[in-house]
Amino acid sequence: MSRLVLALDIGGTKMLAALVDGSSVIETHKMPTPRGGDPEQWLTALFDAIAGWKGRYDTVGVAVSGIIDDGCWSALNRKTLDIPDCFPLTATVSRLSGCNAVLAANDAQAAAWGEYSFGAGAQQDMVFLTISTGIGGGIVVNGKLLGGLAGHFGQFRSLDEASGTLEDHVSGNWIASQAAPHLSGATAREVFEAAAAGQTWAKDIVGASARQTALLCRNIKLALDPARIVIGGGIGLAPGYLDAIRQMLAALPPRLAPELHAAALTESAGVVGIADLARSRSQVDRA
Ligand code: BMX
Repeated sequence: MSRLVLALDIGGTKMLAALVDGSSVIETHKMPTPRGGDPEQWLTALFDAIAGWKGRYDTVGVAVSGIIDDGCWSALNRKTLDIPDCFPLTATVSRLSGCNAVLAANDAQAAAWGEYSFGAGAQQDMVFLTISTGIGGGIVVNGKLLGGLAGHFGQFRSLDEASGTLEDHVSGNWIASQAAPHLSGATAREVFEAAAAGQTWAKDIVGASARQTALLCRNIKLALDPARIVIGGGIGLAPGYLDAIRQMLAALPPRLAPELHAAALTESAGVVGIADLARSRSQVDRA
């Protein structure tokens, strides 16, 4: 039996494949998530790119943006990633990889497990938040990762039903959309660059996103009282974002204030987490 697990992390912006040994990432291959086509084509392109890794792994973990039910992959927000309802994910990955031991989970839940086990969660009760193309999350309580819908904070709604989901007002997609009148076609990263260069419009957009995330952290503290909230994702880890959230929460009474940490595994959290989950599950299955 190989020690290596093939771990895939498919998000709204990028696809990351990695060979993982315990918590160590041995090799990676990254490519943009295609804007068109369907998951069968995306996965085929990814497996073509890593064809040289065949034979080095016998277990596969797949972390994806969206929800997994019985190996079927569906979107909650098709603006984050446009997946048809109930795409047969584990069956497709099993066929493309030639492995029977395939475990699939939500991307943010997998990253939560990675951070809990090997990163900034420090094996304490924690909530992980990824602020990226969308907003995802994962919850670990008493050493257990909650599955199913648990942690889908980006899907929260306000009292104004018509205003859509929280991620529609906070995420990387939202940040890029708000830049249109100021810098046509700008990406979220370019908005952060403009904010760092002192552009007021960009600072306002980043500030508005951080304010909503700060409020979310405050509410998570009240709902679950986790020892830590770990923040990851391309937006969450962008320079200045976490500090802005901390400042916005600085006046809270200490008992109500969440303890915030930057994700330690950065963009490897998902592959490290899903590899560990897939490895332990496959050991159970083979027992
Ligand atoms: C959305 C949802 C979550 C995901 C989160 C972060 C979809 C397709 N995705 O809330 O399942 O965890 O985005 O996703 O409905 P990312 O692609 O930004 O990492």
